[in-house]
Amino acid sequence: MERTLVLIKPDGVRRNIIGDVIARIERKGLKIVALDLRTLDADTAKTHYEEHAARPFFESLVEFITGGPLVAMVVEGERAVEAFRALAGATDPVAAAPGTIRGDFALEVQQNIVHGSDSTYSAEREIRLFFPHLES
Ligand code: DAT
Ligand code: MG
Repeated sequence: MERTLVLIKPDGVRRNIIGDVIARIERKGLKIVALDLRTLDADTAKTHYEEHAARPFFESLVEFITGGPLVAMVVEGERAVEAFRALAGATDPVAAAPGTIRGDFALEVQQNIVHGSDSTYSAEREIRLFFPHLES
């Protein structure tokens, strides 16, 4: 079994689509094994997105992700990393296929509703950052 970190970002919470996103995860057959509504502090946000630290959008991204409550989840299942990325759709929501979360709900690249770890390595790091006490 594989695990991935999923975030429903502040835009998703603001738009009241937590239930829709969770329904899609569960309908797929993935299992939620941890879940928490919280507002990130800037340090955690910067650590989470550290791979993007040099990008021009980094500061704006950190401001956005800390700008309101988000839902953090650990999602488990067969090839969970890839399975959730497929549900989420492409990073740019205009390019994301209809039927995906981003394809159905978003228009702007920064406000693309969800985050999903991009590899099992990232997933381990991100799960440790968000849920340091979670048992494996
Ligand atoms: P993903 O979230 O699909 O893994 P990513 O890791 O490349 O995408 O980027 C992280 C987030 O940063 C992404 O969800 C939205 C934001 N982002 C990416 N590219 C951007 C850009 N060109 N302008 C503004 N925000 C961007
Ligand atoms: Mg990414």
